[in-house]
Amino acid sequence: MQVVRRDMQLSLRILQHLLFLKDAAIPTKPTLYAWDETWPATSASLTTSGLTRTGLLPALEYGDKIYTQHIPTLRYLARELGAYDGQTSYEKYIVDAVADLYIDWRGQWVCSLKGASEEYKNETVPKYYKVIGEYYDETAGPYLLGDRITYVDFAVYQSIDNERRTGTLPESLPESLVKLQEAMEARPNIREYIAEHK
Ligand SMILES: N[C@@H](CCC(=O)N[C@@H](CS)C(=O)NCC(=O)O)C(=O)O
Repeated sequence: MQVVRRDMQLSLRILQHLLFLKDAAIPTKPTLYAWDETWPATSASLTTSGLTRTGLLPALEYGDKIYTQHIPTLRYLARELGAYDGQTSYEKYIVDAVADLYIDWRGQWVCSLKGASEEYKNETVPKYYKVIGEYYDETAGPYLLGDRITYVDFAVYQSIDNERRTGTLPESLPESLVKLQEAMEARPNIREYIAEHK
C-alpha cells in the first residue's frame, strides 16, 4: 500500500497523521512544504493540481483517492482499519465529542500563532485542558477509552505537543493527560519518531 502524505513544515512539529499511520504500520512517504514566502504559490499550485480544494494542508493520498480535513481523515482511516475507534455507539460519540473539542481548540491555536492573546493563554487553553482532562478521567486511562487507543488520542497528544512548541502549554496538565503522553511516547511503532522530533 502506498501512502503519500503532504504537509507543510511548522518547525519540527509532530504530525498526527504520520503518527497514526506509523502506529498502524502503514508505510508513509511524507512531503513537507515550506511555510514561508513560497507558500502562496505552492498552495495555488496544489489547488490547481487537485490535491486540496481549500489551498490548505494536510492532504493524504491513500489508495486512489485524496483525503483532506484531518480529523475526518483520521476517522475514515479508523473505519477502514476497523480499529482506533469506539466499539459501541456511545464510545464512538465520546471519541467524536473530544475530537470536536480538539477542532475548536485548533482553530484558536492557529489564530494564536500571530501572537497569543491573554484571553487565549488564561482562558481558552486552561479550559481546553480542564474539559479534555475530565473526559480522560472517565476511565483509568491511559487513553480516552481506557486501554484501547482511538484516533482522537493522536489529536489530543498533538495539541499538547503544539502548545509546548508555541510556549502556551499550562505549567501543569491534568494527571490523565500526563498519562496519555507517557503512553503515546511508549508505543513501539512511534516512540522513536516522537523521540527524534520532540
Ligand atoms: N480544517 C483543515 C485545516 C487545515 C489547516 O488549517 N491547515 C494549515 C496548516 S496546519 C494550512 O494549510 N495553513 C496554510 C494557510 O493558512 O495558507 C484540516 O483539518 O486539515
